[in-house]
Amino acid sequence: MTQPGTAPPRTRSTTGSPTGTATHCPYCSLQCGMRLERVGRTLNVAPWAEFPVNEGALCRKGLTATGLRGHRERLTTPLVRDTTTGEFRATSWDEALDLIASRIDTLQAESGADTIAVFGGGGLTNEKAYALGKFTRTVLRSSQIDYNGRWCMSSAAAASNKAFGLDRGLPFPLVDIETADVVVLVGSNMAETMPPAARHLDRLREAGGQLVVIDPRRTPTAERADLALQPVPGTDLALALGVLHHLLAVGAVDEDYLAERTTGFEGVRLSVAAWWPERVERVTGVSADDVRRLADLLAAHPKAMILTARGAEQHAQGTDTVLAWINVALALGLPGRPGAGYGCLTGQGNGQGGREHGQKADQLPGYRSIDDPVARAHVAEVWGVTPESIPGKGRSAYELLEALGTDEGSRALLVFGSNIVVSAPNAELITQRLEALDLLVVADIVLSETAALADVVLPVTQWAEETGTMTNLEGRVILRQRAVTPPEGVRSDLDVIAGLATRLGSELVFPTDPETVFAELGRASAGGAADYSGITYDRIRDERGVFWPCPATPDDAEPHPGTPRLFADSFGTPDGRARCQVVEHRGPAEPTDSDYPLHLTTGRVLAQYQSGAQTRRIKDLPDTGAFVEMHPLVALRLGIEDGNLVTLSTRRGELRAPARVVTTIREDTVFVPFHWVGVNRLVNDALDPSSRMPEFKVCAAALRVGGHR
Ligand SMILES: Nc1nc2c(c(=O)[nH]1)N[C@H]1C(S)=C(S)[C@@H](COP(=O)(O)OP(=O)(O)OC[C@H]3O[C@@H](n4cnc5c(=O)[nH]c(N)nc54)[C@H](O)[C@@H]3O)O[C@H]1N2
Ligand SMILES: Nc1nc2c(c(=O)[nH]1)N[C@H]1C(S)=C(S)[C@@H](COP(=O)(O)OP(=O)(O)OC[C@H]3O[C@@H](n4cnc5c(=O)[nH]c(N)nc54)[C@H](O)[C@@H]3O)O[C@H]1N2
Ligand code: SF4
Ligand SMILES: [Mo]
Repeated sequence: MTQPGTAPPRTRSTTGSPTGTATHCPYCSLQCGMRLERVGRTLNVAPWAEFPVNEGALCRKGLTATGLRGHRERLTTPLVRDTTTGEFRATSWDEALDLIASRIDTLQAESGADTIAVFGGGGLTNEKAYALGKFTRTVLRSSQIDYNGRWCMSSAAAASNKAFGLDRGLPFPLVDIETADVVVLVGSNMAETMPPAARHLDRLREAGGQLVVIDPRRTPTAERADLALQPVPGTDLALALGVLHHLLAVGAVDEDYLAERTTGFEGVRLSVAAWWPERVERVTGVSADDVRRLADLLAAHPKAMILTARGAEQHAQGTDTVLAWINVALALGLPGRPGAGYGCLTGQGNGQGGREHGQKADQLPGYRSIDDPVARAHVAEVWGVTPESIPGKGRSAYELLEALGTDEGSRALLVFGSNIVVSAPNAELITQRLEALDLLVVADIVLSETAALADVVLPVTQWAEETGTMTNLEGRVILRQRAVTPPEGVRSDLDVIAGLATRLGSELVFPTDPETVFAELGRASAGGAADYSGITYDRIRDERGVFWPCPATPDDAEPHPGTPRLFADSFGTPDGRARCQVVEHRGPAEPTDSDYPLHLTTGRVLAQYQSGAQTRRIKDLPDTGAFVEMHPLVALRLGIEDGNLVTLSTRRGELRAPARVVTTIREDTVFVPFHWVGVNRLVNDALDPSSRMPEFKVCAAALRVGGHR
C-alpha cells in the first residue's frame, strides 16, 4: 500500500543512478513491475525489485514483451477495405474516422441506436474501459456493449457478488498465501499462468504449509502439491458438496461464525446431506478417501485459503461451482480471517479494473449497476447527461456476438482489445456473424485474425507507448507509465474514442490525457463499490499501488490508505452478512456418449498469451501451434503415437493437430491450448445462467488418428 510522502523506490544501475521507467507488464493480471530502459534504439526489460507483487521476477512473456516494438507486423496506418477489390488500402486517420462516423450515422438512422455494438477487453486500461462505456452510452446511445472479461472470471464475479455482496477477485494481497496453513487451488495452473506468483506456493510449503491442487491434469502447479486431485472436468461442484458433507459429518463447521456472519446455511446443510464421499467418487472420479483427506486437511487448519481460476469457473455451472466452494469457506469461517478466505485468481492484465468501470453490459463506473436509479443519477451528473438518456442493460458478450447481423442483433461492431475469431466459443458461427456485419471496426496494434476481417482497422498505441492505470488481481490500482514515443501514425484508444465522439456531433468532453480521464473516472466511481476517488496518479507513480476501495477525503484530511484486506468485520451485503446459497450439481452441458466419448478441455501454455495475437509474433517465444494432449491409454486404443497428426472433433467442428502423449492427464480427457485458431470451433457455447460465461472447459469430443475425413 502506498505510504504518502515516501520517496519512490528506484532500481539503481551499477553507476548508482536510477534507471529506466517503472512500469508494468502488458499481459496477465499479476501486472508484474518492470523497468523499461532505453539502450540506443532498443528498449530493454529490467527488474523492478521493489515492486512487491513479483519482487523483480518475470516470466518469459514479460521478459520478451518489448519484442512487438518496431515489429514488421506492427500496424502504423489506418486501413480501409476497398469495396471493389475487397483488399485493405492504407488511409489517413481523418478519412478512416470520417468513414466510420458516417457509416454509424446511416446505420443508426436506418436501424436505431442499438444497431451499433461495442466489444471491449480486460487488457484495456481503466481509463479506456471507462471512456468506452461512456462513449457507447452517451454518444452512440447504445445498450450493446460487453467485453471479453465475460469469458474470463465472470462466474467468480457473479458468485462473489451473490455471496459477499462485493466482487474483488482477491480480498487480500497475494502474499497472504505464504502465511496460510493450507491453500487449495481449484482449476488454476498458476505455475504456467502466473509464474512469479508460484513463489508464494513454494514459500508456503517451506514454512510448513500444504498445497492442494484440483485439476484434471497433473500440471507443473500440481507437481508442487501435497495433495493433487484429478476430477472429471466439470465436476468441481460435486467435489465441493462432498467436502462440505464430510466437514458436517465430523463436526468441523464453525457454527458461531455461521450464526453471526452468514445467512442461509440451514438450506445448504440439508442440500449436501446426500453427497457422501462414495457418491462424490462416482461423479468426480476423485476417490472417497481423497475427498475425506481434503476435508480433514481443511478442518485441521484454521488458516485455509480456497482459490478458484478458470478450470472451475469456465463452465455452464461456473457460478454455482464457485458458490459451492464459497460455502465450504464460509462453513469453516474463513472469509475475513487473516491468512485465510476465498479468492478468485483473475486473469487479464486489467481483468479486475476492466469489470468495474462500465464496459460491461449491465454496469456503470464504480462497479455500479446500470439498473440502479441512484447510480444512474450519479453517473449522469458526472457525464453531463440526463439519467433517462443512459440506455439500460445490453446483451452479454456471447449473446451480443451471436445476434450480430441477424434481425435481432446489431449491424455494426467496434472492437477494442479482443481477438474474437480465436477466443470466442463456437468460433465458426461467431466468425460468420462478424462477416455478416455491415460494418466491423477493429482497433489493434497488429492485424489480428479479427482485424483481418474488418472494414476499418485502426492502429493504436501499445502499453509502453502510453500511460494508464490497471487494477491487478488483488484490487491494487497501479500506474503503467509511458516509456517510449509511439511510432508515427498510431493513436491511443482514447484519441480514437474522442475523434469519433466529435465526428458524431457529441458536445460532451472526451479527454485524451489519461490522467484527466482517471480523475473523471474517480468522480464517477465515488460512492460505488469500487471507489477510486481517493487515488491520484501522484500516489501510485513509481509506487506499489493502492487497493480499492479508496474514497476521497477532505482536502485537509489524510488521504484514505486504501483497503488491502476486505471482510474482516462485515461483507458487502445490506446486512453485512454473507449469503450461503444452495446449489445443485448438474454436470457438463454436453455429456460424453458413444459418438463423442472424451471430455475436451482447453487452457493455456506458459509461453503464449491468450489468442496469441501478440505473443505468436514475438520471435523469442516458442510457437508450437495447437496440439492435443492425451493419456497413453487413449493413444494406444486409437493407434496414436506421440507427434502423429490426429483429428479431434465435436458436434461443432474438427481440429487437426499433432498428438502429445502424456501420463499427466486423465484417461477420459484431452486438452488443447487455445492460443491458435481452431480449437474454439469445437468448443461448446452453453452459457452459465447468471454470469453468461461459456463452457470453455468441457465438451464431448471424439479422436482419431490421421488428418483425413
Ligand atoms: N501463459 C499464460 N498465462 C496467462 C494467460 C495466457 O494466455 N497464457 N492468460 C491470463 C488469463 S486472461 C487468465 S484467465 C489466466 C487463466 O489462468 P488459469 O486458470 O490458471 O489457466 P487455464 O489454463 O485456462 O486453466 C487452468 C487449469 O484448469 C484445468 N481445468 C480444465 N478443466 C477443469 C475442470 O473442470 N476443473 C478443474 N478443477 N480444472 C480444470 C486445466 O487443465 C488447466 O490446467 O491466465 C492468465 N495468465
Ligand atoms: N477455448 C478457450 N477459449 C478461451 C479461453 C479458454 O480458456 N479456452 N479463455 C478465455 C479468456 S479467460 C479470455 S481472457 C479470452 C481472451 O481472448 P481475447 O479477448 O482474444 O484476448 P487477447 O488475445 O488478449 O486479445 C487482445 C487483442 O487486443 C490487442 N490489444 C492489446 N492491447 C490493446 C490496447 O491497448 N488497445 C487495443 N485496441 N487493442 C489492444 C491485442 O493485440 C489482441 O489482438 O479468451 C477466452 N477464450
Ligand atoms: S506473470 Fe504475467 S504479468 Fe508477470 S511477467 Fe508474466 S505475463 Fe507479465
Ligand atoms: Mo482471462
